[in-house]
Amino acid sequence: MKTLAPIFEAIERSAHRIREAITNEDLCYGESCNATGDMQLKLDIQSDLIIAEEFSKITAIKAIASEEKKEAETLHPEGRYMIAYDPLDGSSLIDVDLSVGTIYGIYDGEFQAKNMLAAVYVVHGPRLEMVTAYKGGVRHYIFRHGRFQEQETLHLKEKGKLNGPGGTQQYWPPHHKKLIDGLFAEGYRLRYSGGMVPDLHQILIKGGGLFSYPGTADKPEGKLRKLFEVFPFAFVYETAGGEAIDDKGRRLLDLGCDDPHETTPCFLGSKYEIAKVKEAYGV
Ligand code: AHM
Ligand code: MG
Repeated sequence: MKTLAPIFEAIERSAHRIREAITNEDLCYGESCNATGDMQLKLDIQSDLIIAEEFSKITAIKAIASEEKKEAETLHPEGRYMIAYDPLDGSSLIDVDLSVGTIYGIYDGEFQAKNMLAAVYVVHGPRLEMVTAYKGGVRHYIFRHGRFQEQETLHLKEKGKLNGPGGTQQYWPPHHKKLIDGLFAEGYRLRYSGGMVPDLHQILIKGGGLFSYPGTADKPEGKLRKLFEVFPFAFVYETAGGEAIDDKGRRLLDLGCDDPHETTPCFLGSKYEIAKVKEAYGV
């Protein structure tokens, strides 16, 4: 495979099938059966199966790892690319009809951040949108009149206006609270839905700000998973001219990953806000 085009096409097909599932399927969180007696699957599991099926048709894909699978799965041993994905991030927001999304990290070889070739996310909101970070550019597509239409390339400004602070405030360390309060005192506006895809998409589209999910007393290593959530968005934000670090000031994309479900505290934003994070954390 000379380009990633067939992979992007499989992602587009999956986006349509997942959107159809979101729109038409009964929300079911249990073992219940539908009228025909078929087992109804949770939407996130259904989304996972859709993506796995689409990727299994592409021989260049060696293996996949998904938030819904305990271990990575080999598809084509002779393949070159490995793809990690979160099939339906924020699925708990579906019952309140907020935006959700799918996140993909595409690796040339093993699942290590240094091997990431491209990152893609799909937003299932009022519109169907897709953002790809590949070959140094962040491209934004909106699905209109039957196809994904390319918009202007996305860039983060030096400094933004939005603040998306994740995690339970009760368990934030004091220096983190100081950081978040400090940004609000500077005039930043709160933008946090609890869906990583729409929250980071909003900051990116509006030109900048900070999304944070710190290590907390109840979750010292944060909540968000390196492979399915953090690395792909770190790749998108860096490609757009922003920065993405952990609570020790290390580039997220320099971190190792020993287990597909490993998590890390994470801070993604424009340069000004990341400098504020470093100051607050003393790193
Ligand atoms: P999920 O994979 O179970 O949907 O959880 C991931 C989501 C992210 O989309 C979001 O950023 C985060 O969890 C919100 O967590 P919190 O409610 O603790 O801030
Ligand atoms: Mg998720």
